[in-house]
Amino acid sequence: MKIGIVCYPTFGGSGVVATELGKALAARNHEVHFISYSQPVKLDIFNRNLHYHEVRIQDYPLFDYTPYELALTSKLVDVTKYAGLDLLHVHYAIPHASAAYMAKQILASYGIRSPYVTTLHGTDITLVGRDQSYEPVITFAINQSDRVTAVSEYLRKATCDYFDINREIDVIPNFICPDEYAGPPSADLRRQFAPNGEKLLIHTSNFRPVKRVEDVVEVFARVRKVRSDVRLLLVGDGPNKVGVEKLCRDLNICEHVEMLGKLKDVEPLLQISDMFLLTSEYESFGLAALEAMAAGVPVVSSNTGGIPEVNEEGVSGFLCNVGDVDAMAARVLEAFGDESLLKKLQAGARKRAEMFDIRTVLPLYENLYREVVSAKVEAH
Ligand code: GMT
Repeated sequence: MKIGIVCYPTFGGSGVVATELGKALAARNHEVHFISYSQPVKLDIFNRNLHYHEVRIQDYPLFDYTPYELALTSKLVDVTKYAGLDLLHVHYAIPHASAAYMAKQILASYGIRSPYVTTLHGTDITLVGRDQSYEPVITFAINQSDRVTAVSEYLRKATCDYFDINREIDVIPNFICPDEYAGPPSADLRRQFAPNGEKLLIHTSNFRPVKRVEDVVEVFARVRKVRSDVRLLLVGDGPNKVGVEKLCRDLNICEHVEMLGKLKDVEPLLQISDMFLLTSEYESFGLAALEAMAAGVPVVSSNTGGIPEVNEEGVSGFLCNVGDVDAMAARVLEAFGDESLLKKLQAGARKRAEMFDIRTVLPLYENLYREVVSAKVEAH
């Protein structure tokens, strides 16, 4: 099939999922065309089935706000027409679903049918999309999609609760490629961050308020009060980074915390870590936790949104109430204080992550695409 994938190119989860999906589809001989405003960060391989089309926005002094959605729509029309796409798969509803809808109408005027699949990822529904400034458009574009998927059961339900949805939503979970996390941990890297054999805690995110990264620091500070042989790796950047840095200074723990900034590949760091912290207010899924689990790193997380569909209490880690940093620290100390428990959780994390193997999830998308494309054939 010829598939157009529309996504954000950034480090955020939806962009990574879309890119990994496209790469896996290309490896299975589908022709994949990425359409975005910049090259997706994970689109780092050469394959004759992979194409990238950049959305260029023409600026003009009149525009206080450049009309990205129009430029994207024009690009979708152009690529669908000239590459002969069978369908578009848009990741993150805003503004991708409404742009795909508009492109579909324009293409219909040329006699070209252009179905689109919308995958809902999280804040497009739970935070941004619900805002009155977007809600009517998002509701319409979701309802008009040829198929809609959500990355968790929680998100499917939230979409139906928050929007006036008159159609089915399929749940297709996020996925990982286990081989990418399987390699042995680098002893050299481990020595760099844990020179005295310390236990390593790690957190990766975009440091947005919803991630509550300050809670990560609070948990770490509590763990350190009990045992001094721990260090914290913080990966990523975003609006709350400055506040997090200040908190580390106030708590006098800077020398035990490594601020590593944005990194394209986190696998080597996950492989050398002992515990992952995910303290979010909510997550529709929690891809970062799944990536950690795939590397055999147990997760102490909040028990909110779709996270319990990923992290299983007592199996791959522990779940605590949002903001309960005392309970989270207690769970970390419990695991670090009992090597056999830690080993059990490591094995449990890896095993649970296998349930989200791309080899299981990819056929779900392929089947859905086939249904959409064959509906096209029937319609003609
Ligand atoms: O909101 C973000 O943090 C980024 C966002 C994205 O779309 O890039 O992440 C959402 O999608 C991820 C991939 O499906 C999920 O793993 C995250 O849980 C979800 N974030 C939230 O729901 C806060």
